[in-house]
Amino acid sequence: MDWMDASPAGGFAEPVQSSTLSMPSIQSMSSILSVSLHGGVRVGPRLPFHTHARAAGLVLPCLQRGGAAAGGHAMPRNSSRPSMTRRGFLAAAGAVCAAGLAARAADAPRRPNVIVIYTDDQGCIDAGCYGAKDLATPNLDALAARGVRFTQFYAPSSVCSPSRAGLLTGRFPLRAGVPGNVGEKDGLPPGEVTMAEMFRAAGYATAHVGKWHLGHTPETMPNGQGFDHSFGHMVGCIDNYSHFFYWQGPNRHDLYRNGQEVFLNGRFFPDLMVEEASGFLEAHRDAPFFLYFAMNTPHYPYQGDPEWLEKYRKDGVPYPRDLYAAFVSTLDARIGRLLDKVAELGLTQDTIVVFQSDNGHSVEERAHFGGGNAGPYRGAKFSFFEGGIRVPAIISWPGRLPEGAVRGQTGHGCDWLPTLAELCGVDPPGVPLDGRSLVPVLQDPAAPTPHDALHWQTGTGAKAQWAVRRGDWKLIGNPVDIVNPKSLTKNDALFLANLADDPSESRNLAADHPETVRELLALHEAWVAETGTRADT
Ligand SMILES: [Ca+2]
Repeated sequence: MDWMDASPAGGFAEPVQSSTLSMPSIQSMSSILSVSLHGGVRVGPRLPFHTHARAAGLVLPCLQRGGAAAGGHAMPRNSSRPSMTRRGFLAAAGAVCAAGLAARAADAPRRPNVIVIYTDDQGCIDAGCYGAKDLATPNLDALAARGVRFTQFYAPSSVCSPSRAGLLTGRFPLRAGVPGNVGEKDGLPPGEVTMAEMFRAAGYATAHVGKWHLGHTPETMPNGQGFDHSFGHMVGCIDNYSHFFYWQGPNRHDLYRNGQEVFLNGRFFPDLMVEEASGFLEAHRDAPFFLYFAMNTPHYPYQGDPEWLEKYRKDGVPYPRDLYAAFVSTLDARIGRLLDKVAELGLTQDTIVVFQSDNGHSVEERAHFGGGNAGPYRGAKFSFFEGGIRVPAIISWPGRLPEGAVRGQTGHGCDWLPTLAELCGVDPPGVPLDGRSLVPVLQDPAAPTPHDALHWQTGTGAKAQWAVRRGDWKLIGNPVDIVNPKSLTKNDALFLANLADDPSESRNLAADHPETVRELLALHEAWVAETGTRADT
């Protein structure tokens, strides 16, 4: 079983040759597209040929979606931009299409920018807007006030890697080939199509900043998965000042920019993230960008700003909640700085911001056995009780989506990909998705959830923990309650709860509702069989 949030085998990336991971030069981009267009060979971003061609603006209709040319804006908004970027190349390649339609393109609405903020091990109610009274998150609260906040939103998994795989592919982690936390030699399969590849094919500049934890090889690291730019760590957790792996020895430095190791010893990693992201935003202020801002906080080690820690200790917040709360407020402040940068660039109205935690709070030893708060929900990280998977989630697009709104429909981390595709007018990947667009729910508080059933599983085999939710009924197989392990007996191997009546999942109703158990078990088994085939890969 994959319990660790770090790589069980040490999680060390092999030394990476920068030449294999650096952003392609203009010449190499040119050859990539040239080969694609003339030879029909699938190279570069792992997308079908027609998608490359559409991204390059070489296939009509190039104004098929909302009037905006795929491949971006033929007329650069800022003529002083430095020499040709990847997107610049794509725009130039699309000139043959755009030239004849320049007048329309000039009037076309700009595609929105997208920032996905993914926090790490932030508990179910650990934000002011989710009910926390003993920690301050003014920036998250402000984001919720200008967006839509979900109250029944689920992470794709109760641990890091599969949660991120679900987010980035729009597919349940089991289908995406990431059943558990990745180690040294595995990762998100390169054949999967990521959100970054989706946006890049539509002409977006793409960047990963922060934690990755989806692979250590060139083809599974961010530059191999659709990100033009990448800065951060590849393992599950680091010390935020030395940037060394914070799990087990021998300690290893883990900070990379575009596959090349960089040394910034002594600099606080959340600050480095804001700096790096700000530079990316400035460089791409004139055309659409996708930023995956994968915060490694409040995942241990708890290293919040001293000012916050002093405040919470003065407030009488007990240990270890004081450490955790300080770290949450610290991350909230960095989110504030990032969004201030968006505002400073005049992009607030043009930028969709998604926020979500990757799983519930941790009670591991390195997390001082707790600090986070699942509120009324049972369990924590690693568990498929609500405390492990029910997470804060917000989407904001000022002027275009409801503001200060709350939605109680079930949503899921896999939903962001199709939701963002619809909002941005870009084509989703041409593979089966498990996520569903939440746009109808965002637009109409009475719209039903797009999900008939939701599924989870960590690992494979007969002892794997799994869960299925349909309506208010939820069945967990091989449940884990890491907060209170002795609360479960061998009679709880199948644990049934009705979340409307018992959101705390305090009582196992399996013996009382055998027919419901049979139905949900059959649903789960059919799902495992279906995802196991992976017919599309
Ligand atoms: Ca996590």
